[in-house]
Amino acid sequence: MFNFFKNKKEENTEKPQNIPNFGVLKNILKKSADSLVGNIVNLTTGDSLVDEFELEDIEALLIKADLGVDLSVELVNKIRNEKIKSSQLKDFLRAEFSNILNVQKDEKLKFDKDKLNIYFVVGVNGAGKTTLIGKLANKFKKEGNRVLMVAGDTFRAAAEEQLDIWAKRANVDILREDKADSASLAYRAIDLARKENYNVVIIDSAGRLQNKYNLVEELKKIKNVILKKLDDANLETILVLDGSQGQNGLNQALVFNDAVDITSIAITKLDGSSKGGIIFSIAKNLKIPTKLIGIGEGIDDISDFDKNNFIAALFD
Ligand SMILES: Nc1nc2c(ncn2[C@@H]2O[C@H](COP(=O)(O)OP(=O)(O)O)[C@@H](O)[C@H]2O)c(=O)[nH]1
Ligand SMILES: [Mg+2]
Repeated sequence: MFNFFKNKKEENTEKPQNIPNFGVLKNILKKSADSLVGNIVNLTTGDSLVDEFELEDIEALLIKADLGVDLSVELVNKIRNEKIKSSQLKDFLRAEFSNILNVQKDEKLKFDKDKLNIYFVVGVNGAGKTTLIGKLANKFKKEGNRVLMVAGDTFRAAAEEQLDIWAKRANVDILREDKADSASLAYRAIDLARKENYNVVIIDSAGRLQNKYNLVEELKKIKNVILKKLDDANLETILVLDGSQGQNGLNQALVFNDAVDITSIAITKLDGSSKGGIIFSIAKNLKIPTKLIGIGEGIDDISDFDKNNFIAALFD
């Protein structure tokens, strides 16, 4: 038997702030701004061409900022070939970084108030899945939706407990079952959502990449169940990546995308030691849009990813 808990606290319909104002975001992204822009631009001044020694240093800094070797080399080659002067470097980088993010068309998470909206959240342990689900649930709830969380990380009892705490914080309902099969839990969750008129279902999942084969098979099974029962519901398969894990994120993205076709990426921990480069590396290499960013451990520390805002916070 599975457990279905309704949280019946008083409604709190205070409107959440989706995108932090520019000053707040700029402060949060300070570390990324230094790694991707400040340190590079400060390397060289004046009206002469960026020289070979400086180019070498720039390449090293870009790689250190988690941009990946290929993209870093490509940018440095461009600076050389296009004969960029030191004084033009910042504008050059701004244009290049903006272009990379321009692969992103639909930035917002798919959502229709009148439909069932299913969010299947995947990623390795520790990436920030459960936290992101708590934040997302809270945001949807405050916007007046009926939200059901699904404790799909059935492998560890502690994972369900943790999601349960977030369900209480966000004042949303949760479907959980110890040692359940996660695919059948997802199946029941979608049935329950239709029966009880939930319009948002957020499914947590396991992330033990040490056992990659089993994990991938389990995630595929869940995804297949969702697809079978999708009907006219919206589905977003969200990959959560720890922004401070650098290029590991790109490798993880490849594995998960292969398994379950990721439709959007959430980058967490951008408030911490993240150097931010992973966002560009993902956009360039995978063409999967980043739609959400996690900027702290609190329930409101989530933001839609707005590329213009992000670029401005890095450069202005
Ligand atoms: N600073 C910071 N910490 C975060 C953020 N998102 C998650 N965390 C922390 O990362 C750790 C792992 O998060 P969790 O949601 O349990 O990851 P999961 O294993 O993928 O479900 C927890 O200590 C979270 O508080 C974020 O945006 N910023
Ligand atoms: Mg978790």
